[in-house]
Amino acid sequence: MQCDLSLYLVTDAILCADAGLEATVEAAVKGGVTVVQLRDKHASDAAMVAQAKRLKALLAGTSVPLIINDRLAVAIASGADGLHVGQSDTAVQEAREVLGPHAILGLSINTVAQLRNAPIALLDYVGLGPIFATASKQDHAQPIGFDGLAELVCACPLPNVAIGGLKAQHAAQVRAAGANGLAVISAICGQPDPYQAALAFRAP
Ligand code: TZP
Ligand code: MG
Repeated sequence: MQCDLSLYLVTDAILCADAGLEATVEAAVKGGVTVVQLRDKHASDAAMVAQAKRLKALLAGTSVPLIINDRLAVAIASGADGLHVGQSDTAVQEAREVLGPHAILGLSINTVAQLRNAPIALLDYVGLGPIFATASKQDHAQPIGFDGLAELVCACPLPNVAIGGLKAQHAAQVRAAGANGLAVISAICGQPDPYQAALAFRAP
């Protein structure tokens, strides 16, 4: 399935706790977010399914898909539009088999070797990064910078989105490296005004 990866919001339950996850997502989508990924390393599957269903209802009537981080069972049970897996999560082959051909399926990529080993035909997009070190993901891989991003984009046959420490002021450099979009957590989640925070990525 094709989707607009230009501004990809990954949620964080702790950063969104004060404003509320749904209020944050609603404001961010109004501000121009084109994809929402529900990511929660601590919630139970049941709690995540309930959260995903609330987000799905909120996104109904928009063209913004809901993607679930890591948890295949949650993606299936919630009726989400897709799943994003990391290198050590559920295998892409298994995820595609269970999700079927129409779900959106993404994979995190940090190196050209990972890209070469990825089952490209089964994927809809890849996340490239981290660009910078970030406090938003524990044990993240080695940051690749914009040069590393450009190298991965050159080797990448799939739509792709850069991630890791990105702020609105990096949008031009990400585009210059050739990536299709930016994925962010802390540049939107936990910001005083998530609508304005998302809008800032749209500025020329
Ligand atoms: N994967 C690679 S870096 C990262 C994830 C989920 C965290 C990105 O968060 P932030 O706050 O935009 O740096
Ligand atoms: Mg993961």
